[in-house]
Formats: sequence, C-alpha cells, structure tokens
Amino acid sequence: MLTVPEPVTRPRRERREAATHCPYCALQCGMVVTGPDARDPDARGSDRADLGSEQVSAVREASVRPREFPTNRGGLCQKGWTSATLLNTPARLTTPLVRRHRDEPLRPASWAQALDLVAERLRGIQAAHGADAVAVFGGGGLTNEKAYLLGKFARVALGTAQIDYNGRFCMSSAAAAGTRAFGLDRGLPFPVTDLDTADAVLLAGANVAETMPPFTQHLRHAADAGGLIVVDPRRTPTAELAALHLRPAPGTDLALALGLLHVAVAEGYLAEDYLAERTTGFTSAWQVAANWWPERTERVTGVAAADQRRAVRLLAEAGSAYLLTGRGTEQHASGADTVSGWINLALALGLPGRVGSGFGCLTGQGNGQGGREHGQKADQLPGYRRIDDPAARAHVSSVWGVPAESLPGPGRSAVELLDALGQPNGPRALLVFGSNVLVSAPHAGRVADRLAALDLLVVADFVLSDTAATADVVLPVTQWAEEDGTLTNLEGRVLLRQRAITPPEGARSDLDVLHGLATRLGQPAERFPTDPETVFTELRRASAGGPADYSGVTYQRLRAGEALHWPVPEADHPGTPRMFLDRFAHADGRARFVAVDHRGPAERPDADYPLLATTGRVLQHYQSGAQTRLVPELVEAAPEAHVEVHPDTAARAGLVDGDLAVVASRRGQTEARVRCVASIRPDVVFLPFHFPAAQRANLLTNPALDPTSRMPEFKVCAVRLTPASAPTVPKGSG
Ligand SMILES: Nc1nc2c(c(=O)[nH]1)N[C@H]1C(S)=C(S)[C@@H](COP(=O)(O)OP(=O)(O)OC[C@H]3O[C@@H](n4cnc5c(=O)[nH]c(N)nc54)[C@H](O)[C@@H]3O)O[C@H]1N2
Ligand SMILES: Nc1nc2c(c(=O)[nH]1)N[C@H]1C(S)=C(S)[C@@H](COP(=O)(O)OP(=O)(O)OC[C@H]3O[C@@H](n4cnc5c(=O)[nH]c(N)nc54)[C@H](O)[C@@H]3O)O[C@H]1N2
Ligand SMILES: [Mo]
Repeated sequence: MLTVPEPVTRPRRERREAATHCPYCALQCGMVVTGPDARDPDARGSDRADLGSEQVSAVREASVRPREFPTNRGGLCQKGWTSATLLNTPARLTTPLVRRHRDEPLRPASWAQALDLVAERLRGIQAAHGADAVAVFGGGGLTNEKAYLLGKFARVALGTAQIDYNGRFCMSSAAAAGTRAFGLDRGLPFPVTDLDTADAVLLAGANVAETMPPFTQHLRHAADAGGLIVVDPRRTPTAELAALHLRPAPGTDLALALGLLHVAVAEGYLAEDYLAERTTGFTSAWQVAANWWPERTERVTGVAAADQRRAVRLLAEAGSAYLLTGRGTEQHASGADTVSGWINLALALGLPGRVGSGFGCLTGQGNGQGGREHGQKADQLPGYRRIDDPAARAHVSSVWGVPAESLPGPGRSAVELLDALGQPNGPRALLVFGSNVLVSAPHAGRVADRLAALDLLVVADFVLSDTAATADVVLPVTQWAEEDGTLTNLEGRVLLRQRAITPPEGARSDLDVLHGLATRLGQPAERFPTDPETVFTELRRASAGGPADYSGVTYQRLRAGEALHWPVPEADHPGTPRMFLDRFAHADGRARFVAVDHRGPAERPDADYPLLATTGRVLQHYQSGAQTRLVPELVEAAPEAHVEVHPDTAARAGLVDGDLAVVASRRGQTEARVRCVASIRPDVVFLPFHFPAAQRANLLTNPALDPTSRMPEFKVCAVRLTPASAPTVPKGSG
C-alpha cells in the first residue's frame, strides 16, 4: 500500500508548516497547515501596531493545502479547503465564560475561577445526590488521547457510570452488527485503496459524493465497470455515479437486504465452500430470507424485482465486489439488524475476509473509529474492552492504579442519558466535550428541556456552539492544528495530527481542562497528564491485549509515516491493514449469520402526518454546523435549511420551489425552504440537520432506539408539510 512519509515539522522563516490531517470527517485527508510559529514574536498578536493590516493577516493567518495521502490522494472537499478559516475566526473563544444563574448572561472569568467553580459545584452535587448525579458526554471528533482521558476522568475522578458520546448517534448500529458477525468491529477491515480495483460496490445509505468527496476516487473503477450500486431514497450526487440506483422507502432496507439474499440463493450464487469453511448460522438466516420473494420485497420497499436481480448479479458476477453501509441504512430503530441483513448477504456471496472483496461500514467522524474504542462509551473500557468483563476491569484498573471494585459499571446510552437529565434519579450536572446536542440529538425540543432542568451544564468548546450558549460554564479549548493527537481513520489506521500553530492566548487543551478538574477533585496530578504523547503511552498499555490493541503504535512510528492499522500488538508489529483473512475474531474463527427479520420504521405515516421525513447532510456543512456555519464561503453556498420535496407533493401542499415551509412531526416543527426535486420519492422529504434554532431538523426526529445499539431513528419519521402561513421569516432572508 502507498504510504507517504509525514514531512517533519520544520521552521520556515516566521511561518512553519506541519503535515497533518483535516479537522472534519473520518477520511482524515492529508493536508499541510502553514501558520504563525510559536517562536515568531509577530505571531503572538501583541506588538502588531507597527504592521499594516495585510502584513498582520499574512503573518497571523493559517492556511491549508492538500497533500498526498492514500485516502485523499491530494484531494480535498470544500470544507477541507476552507478549514483554516476556523483557526482565524473572530468567533473563537479565548476566555472561560461563567454565569451564576441561568437568566444572567455569560461573563468572562479567569481559568482559576471557572475551574474552581465547576469543581466545587460537582463536589456539592455528588455529595448531595451521589456519584452518578454527574454525567459526561463526549464526541467522536476527540483525539484518542482525549477520548481515553475523558473515560478515565469519568470513572476515576468522578466515579460516575454516566458517560456516553455522540458516536451513539453515528456508529453504534454498525459496531453492534460487526461485532455480532465478525467478533470484532473495525469499520473497514481493509484499506480504502483496496476498493480501487473493485468491479462492483454496493453503497447502502451512503452519499459519499457529499460526505467524503475525495473517497469517490476509490469508486471510479467500479463505476467505470458499470458495477456501482447505490441504495438511497434520493437520487444523490453519489447515485448519479452509479450504474444502478435502488430507491427503497426510508426504513425498508432490511426487507431489501433479505430480498437480495433470497435472489442470491434462488439464482445459485451461494458461496457454498466459503459458507462451510468460514461461517455458521446460514440455515437460520435463510429461514427468514426464504419468505422474502422479490415481489414481496418490491411491495414493501418499492424496489423493482428486476432491479433486485440486477443488483445481485452485478455483485455475484464481479471478480472483486464490496458491500459498504452508511448512516442511511444504519440510523434506524432496527439499524443493527439492518446491518446484519447486509452482512448476511455479503457472507452468502463469500465476500468478507478475502483479498479483493469485503464488507465494511463507513465511519463518519474524524475519530469515529478511535472514539469508539477507548472508553468514552457507556459500556466500555479502553482497548475496546467491556466494562462488565472482570478481566478487563482488572487490567485497566491496574494501569490506572485504582482498585477494580472502584470502577463503576455500565451507564446509560446517549439518548437515555440526555433523557434522564434533571429527572428524579437522573444526573443533575453534565459536562460536554465535543458535541452540540441541542442541534444534533433526536427530539431536540425535549433535549432543550432536559438541559434546562440541570443544576449545572459545562461545555468545553472552541466556539460558542448552540449548546455552549446555554451552559453555566464554557471552557475555551484548543483545536486540531493547535495541538498534537492521534486519530484512527475509517480504515482503522492510526494517524498523528501534528500541532502546526500556536493556540490563541487563553485557550487550553481538553487534556489541560481534565487535569485541572481532576486535581481539584483530589486526584494526583500525574494520573491526568496534559502531554498528548504521555497520555498515548498510557493508552497503549491500557489497550494491550484488548480487541483494539495499540501497544505497538508510537508517535515516533507515526511521525516516520508508517501505516499502522490496529491491532498493533507489539513494538515491531507491522499493523493489520487487512483483518479476517485467515479467521474471524469469534473463538471458532467463523463469521456468524444472524437471523434477522424486517420490522419497518418505529413510526408510520397516517392522515395527519402523511409523509416520511429523512435527514442527512449536505456537502458544505459539518454535523450540527457549529464549525461550518462560521465559514463565510460555506454559509454563502448553503445559508439556510431546505427541504427536498417531489414537485407533485409540494403542489399538493400548496408550495412551490423557494417557498418557506413548515414541516411538522408528532414532536415538533421546523422551518425550511422548499427545494423541488423530481427524482426524490413522492412519499419522502429530506432535510439536512446542520441548521440552528427554528431550522433544526431534529425538532422533528423520533428518539425511538435500536434495542441492541441504542441508536436513535434519525432516518425516518412521519411528517406533514404546510406553507409557513404568516411571513415569519421574510422570503430570501436567511
Ligand atoms: N459534508 C459533510 N460530510 C460529512 C459529515 C457532515 O456532517 N457533512 N459528517 C460525517 C459523519 S459524522 C458521518 S456519520 C458521515 C455520514 O455520511 P453518510 O452516511 O453518507 O450521510 P447521510 O447524509 O447522513 O446519509 C446518507 C444517505 O442516506 C440516505 N437515506 C435516508 N434514509 C435512508 C434509508 O432508509 N435507507 C437508505 N438506504 N438510505 C437512506 C439519505 O438520503 C442520504 O443521502 O459523513 C461524514 N462526512
Ligand atoms: N437528524 C439527524 N441528526 C443527526 C444525524 C443525522 O444524520 N440526522 N447524524 C448524527 C451523527 S452521525 C453524528 S456523528 C452527530 C454529530 O453531531 P454533534 O455531536 O453535535 O457533532 P458536531 O456538530 O461535530 O459537534 C462537535 C462540537 O464539539 C466541538 N469540538 C470539535 N472538536 C472538539 C475537541 O477536540 N474538543 C472539544 N471540547 N470540542 C470540540 C465543535 O466545535 C462542536 O461544537 O449528529 C447526529 N445527529
Ligand atoms: Mo456521524
């Protein structure tokens, strides 16, 4: 595999450059950041009066350019190209903010005041209500070091079981299904460059042309070979690249996967030798799929039987075929079973665990993979260990120097945690690191009520996110290009993001914040190191022997450009770019078929709410938009929420393209500009979730949870569409 050595950080006059990676998604595109050097007096912003304003910005402003790296090959998307804007933004937080009462404005405070206040309030709340009265919410954008120390902080400094993170909104269903089938969850168990020679790729619910644009390079061969299949209710830019676009109704993917398995068996494509040697459980999975005749599948999903057959033939007759899933197929109350349905199909065709074919789930956030391995998850200890496993507790507690009995057990999952805030027996304080739940959590109106019921909300962020704006204490932290840290990208490759520029005065790293709070809560200083490499060295020990074993990864090896995909169990281990080639991770070495059946969405349309709403992303904005809504080029291209509607559906609602509509569900309503799209299913509308306040798509969404993964159903709820009656927002504004 192509590996590009990471150029060593080197001074270049008063500017310096660092080879690093993009702040946004899990593709972690290679880029170079150029910025003011710590050693450059002009860069510190003090004596600038003698410089003209152009000179000032030339010295102070950071910039980015792409570099060659296997995931992006010198490409970047619009968010990547504009990512330096946030390093230079006037909206940057540089001082802690505090308020004593919710009706007061946030006021600047010193770090000592802010941390003293938080520690004192946390101690008081825990003394009165117990350790679990304080909760922690993390994020998949945090580096491995931060995610690890956050989990340790919760379990050791706070002694609370109540920690979970936004990956519960993102990767949990994929992770649950992967673990169930293969014994281990690594989103892609092969490097993305393996896709470069694929003849057929089925993408279920992933719109990579907008969510990971440079990734589409890896699909070119399959697209040119006429083997790209996209499963999406909308004709997305990704579907435009495909030879075959299947448009199931939202929430019916499992029926489709069962139907395709039926066709594969009926048409004689079953990989019998592979099944016998490498899998168990086919018979029970087949008992379900046997009932999913193509015609029945067509009635439930809307995908024509002929297209189902074509899809199976394209996959089965390709020399090299892959099946990949994204959030479209996963973010459902039956998401884990749906992914199992796709895995069953991949196993039946003999794809996983072979060179030149495979199954994978596309991880979303920058550290969506590493973020789900190192203990910020409610049921987890570092190294992807289970917190209810006595051996795991013994190992990790010995690394942490605490008694195993002192570690709490599993806590509430993200949606359940948010739902319990301020309730009797629920947490009364919440610390948020790396998430903007007021915009991104389902049933956002309810989340706002729960946050308001807290005694204490503390948010660490580098900008005043929507959630931070409602907090009692806001702690200003450093961001990607201002600090070192490792991330694990969508192919399980551990990367070093290097510090390129000096943080603004006043901002502290998340590691510093955790250290400051932990010591104030009585922890020994050395238990919460602030140096990322020191934390990583401890993480390696904590992960040793676990499923996600990082023991052999070092900053030195990463700086030298080694391509280390976990597990890396020893110092001289070359890493594991391809997993499962000899055996799967279950004790018997075999992959499991899981017998799953279609259930359909948790909420159905009716006369009052006749349409199905689904939600997702646009190219220009990232997640809750806290970051990208501060980048002028991106705001100009995508200024406000829109709703994609079939022209006939719009006409029936009395709407035309460009009108402002109210979209209402059983939980709330939101406003969005109508965008008529002839290629969307007439029974479906689509809204991006990146926009704030009254434009939040999550005012609509259903917090129904998957029983296994506890992931909410972001991708389908019943809605109605009406014109925004009075001109609440003047047309054309935004
Ligand atoms: N521009 C941009 N890029 C991003 C992000 C971002 O916010 N903005 N976020 C990053 C993160 S964290 C993630 S998780 C990834 C997500 O990446 P994707 O999974 O590609 O993104 P989504 O837009 O959420 O969903 C993909 C598609 O699912 C479709 N869909 C909706 N309902 C269904 C359904 O029932 N079945 C099927 N088969 N499809 C359905 C939607 O129409 C949508 O086109 O993107 C990453 N990259
Ligand atoms: N309706 C709907 N809702 C969705 C989805 C959907 O498809 N539809 N997708 C879901 C998915 S897949 C995801 S991943 C979530 C994501 O949604 P969120 O969890 O809200 O993610 P972000 O918007 O990235 O928020 C991250 C926040 O943390 C800050 N931040 C970034 N890096 C750091 C750091 O290192 N330290 C600290 N302290 N702060 C940092 C950012 O400035 C930002 O304010 O949204 C989910 N919500
Ligand atoms: Mo995500």
